Amino acid sequence: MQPIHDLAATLMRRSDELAAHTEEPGKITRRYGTPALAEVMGIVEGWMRDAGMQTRRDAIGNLFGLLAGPSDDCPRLMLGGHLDSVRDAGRYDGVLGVLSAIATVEVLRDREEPLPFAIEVVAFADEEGVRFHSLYLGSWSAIGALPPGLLDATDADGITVRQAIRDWGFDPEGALEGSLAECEYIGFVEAHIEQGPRLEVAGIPVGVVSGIVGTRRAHLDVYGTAGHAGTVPMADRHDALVATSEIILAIDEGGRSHENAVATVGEIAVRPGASNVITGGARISLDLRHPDGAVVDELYDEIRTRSAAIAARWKVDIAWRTGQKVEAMSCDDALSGALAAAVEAAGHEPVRLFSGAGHDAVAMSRVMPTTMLFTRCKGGISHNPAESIASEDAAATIDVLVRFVDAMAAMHGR
Ligand code: HGY
Ligand code: MN
Ligand code: MN
Repeated sequence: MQPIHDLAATLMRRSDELAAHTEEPGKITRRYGTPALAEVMGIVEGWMRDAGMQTRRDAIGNLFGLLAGPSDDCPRLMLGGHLDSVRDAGRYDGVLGVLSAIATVEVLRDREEPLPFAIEVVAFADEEGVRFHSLYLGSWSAIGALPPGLLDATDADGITVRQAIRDWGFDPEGALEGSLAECEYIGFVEAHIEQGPRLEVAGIPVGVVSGIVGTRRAHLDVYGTAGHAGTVPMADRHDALVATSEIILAIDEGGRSHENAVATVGEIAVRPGASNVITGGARISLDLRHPDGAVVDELYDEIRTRSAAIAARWKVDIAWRTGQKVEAMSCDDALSGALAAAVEAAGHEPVRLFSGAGHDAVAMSRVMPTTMLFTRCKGGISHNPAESIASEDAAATIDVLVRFVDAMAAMHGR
């Protein structure tokens, strides 16, 4: 068996290798259905096979590797993460979950004593939702909960999810049916960088996740009147960008007015987008989050009320395009307890922390006991190319996952 530190060094090297596969040279960008994502899926599938796993792809393009258990219909323990990314991303978001799961299998595969269950490693094909503005396409599809209407959502080029699945060589109708095996799943555990500073501040390499915030996404279209920047008097303007700017500030204020809430405008597009033309139209994205879904709804209503008043004042029209709403989730107590015991057995203080970031664990928690292991990341930086982890923290992650699997084996009749 390879020492854990060697496996961690391999994980770091593999993360660097995957980082080179991108839509945007010099950055890391891998959206659903792109050649860059297809490339890394192929590479990771090879690593899964090298680790002794049988592999398969499902109808939306998720990748699964199976380390067989005592029988074909035996229970499965699922580990994994996602291989898509945001734009100009870091190299560990999602990838750490997939690669640490493969490393864990490489430890387990060499064991004399078989496990009483199979290990299934998943690499989801779209967690970030960058292309279609919808989180968790891969994991919703895997659990058979992809909303049928989502197949008609379009990307910036007007391509539907349905077409993108087909273009990638997969099956859009099949993507509605779910792709988990017909067996008992004893749980899903996702290792993921914390994407926040708490573990680093506490001086602890790993932490157990207690729950994940609820999220709500939308787009706002602002309709003004394009005009000549030199000839339209200020008092006669219907400037969509000025109105949008004030609405963005109102959104930010809304996020600050509710403790533990966050409100973000990450996308903006203006029409026609010329320096000597008064902006005729604008579109912005909205991302709201809070541990309590009712607060997310309250905040959304407040923002819509304020944006209507701002639009009236600037003599523009607005239209909200309500998007995805995902309820908050609490991690499974028993699974989290076993994970915390594994953290402690590995020699670390078993802290629990709440996730402000969304994860596929939200979807998986709808169908099986689910928890997450956070790994310390430098400065808490993520969704940023400066995202980084230490190899010894990758080693701590693998060590805890192996101990966790052993604990689950003891609980399930090894
Ligand atoms: O948006 C999120 O929280 C996650 O990174 N998809
Ligand atoms: Mn992310
Ligand atoms: Mn992620």
